[in-house]
Amino acid sequence: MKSPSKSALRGKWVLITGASSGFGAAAAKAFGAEGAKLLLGARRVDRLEKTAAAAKKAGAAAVHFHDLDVSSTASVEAFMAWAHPLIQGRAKTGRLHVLINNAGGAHGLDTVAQGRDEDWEVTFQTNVLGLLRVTRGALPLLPHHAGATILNIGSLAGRVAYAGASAYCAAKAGELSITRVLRHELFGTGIRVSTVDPGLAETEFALVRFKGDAQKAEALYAGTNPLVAQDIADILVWIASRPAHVNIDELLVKPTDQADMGKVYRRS
Ligand code: NDP
Ligand code: 8X3
Repeated sequence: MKSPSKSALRGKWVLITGASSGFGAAAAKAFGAEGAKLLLGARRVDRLEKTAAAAKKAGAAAVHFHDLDVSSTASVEAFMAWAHPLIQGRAKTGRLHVLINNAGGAHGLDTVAQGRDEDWEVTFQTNVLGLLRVTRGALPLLPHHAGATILNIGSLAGRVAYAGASAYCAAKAGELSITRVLRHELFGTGIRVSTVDPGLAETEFALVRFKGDAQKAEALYAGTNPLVAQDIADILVWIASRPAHVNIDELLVKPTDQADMGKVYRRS
């Protein structure tokens, strides 16, 4: 692994939403290992505390965490009111280098005919509106012409359709669309915008989708060789470390054993 002293991310501020588990927690550790300064948000603060300790141990220059519910404008505004002075520092010159819009997930696997409003609403609130709210709050802190980066987490589900995922597919297609819109809106600022779109990855994603049913969640991954959170974290660090003139626009990442949505090779 590269020494933090040589990393382009050393001493740079990185804000990660959904840092209490899965990709977000792994990203905190990976950016920490690069010597970055971290701001972490999620609803489960006890889990953020564990992420923060792991990131600090990995080499983070600073780690701060705060309760964040991206589905609430008030919560995002409170989070930003906390984050801004930390980033700006006393001299008010500090800037955010990387924003990782990762918080999200799927809720239920019902068909449209059986679908529930509350599942659809939370899916859009987190994956789409949450991303918009957090980005709006962070944009004033992103410097122009400095290789600053917005990294959005999309999904294979945003590019293909499958039964039972109407709201989730639409939400992640929305995330892809917002990423492309931001490329236009931020044209000429030097701020980079990327989407990383994973396929099957073993995190707490399935547990959330199946509303805590561990058996169903385990069955999804049984016999497969899925992506793990570290795979995505490494990719996020790689993207943010490219030279400032390079924008990795869209990256679709699947396990070798996944040819398509629902086409996953299961080894006995
Ligand atoms: P996890 O369930 O492990 O992590 C989800 C994270 O999002 C948690 O930290 C959770 O924190 C946070 N989160 C959820 N809702 C909110 C909210 N309202 N406010 C703030 N934070 C929230 O799953 P993953 O790591 O897999 O998921 C991360 C992202 O990756 C999601 O956007 C997901 O859609 C996407 N993705 C996942 C794939 C997979 O197969 N695992 C594949 C493709 C994309 P807390 O509950 O503490 O608030
Ligand atoms: C998560 C991937 O295949 O469960 O975004 O929709 S999938």
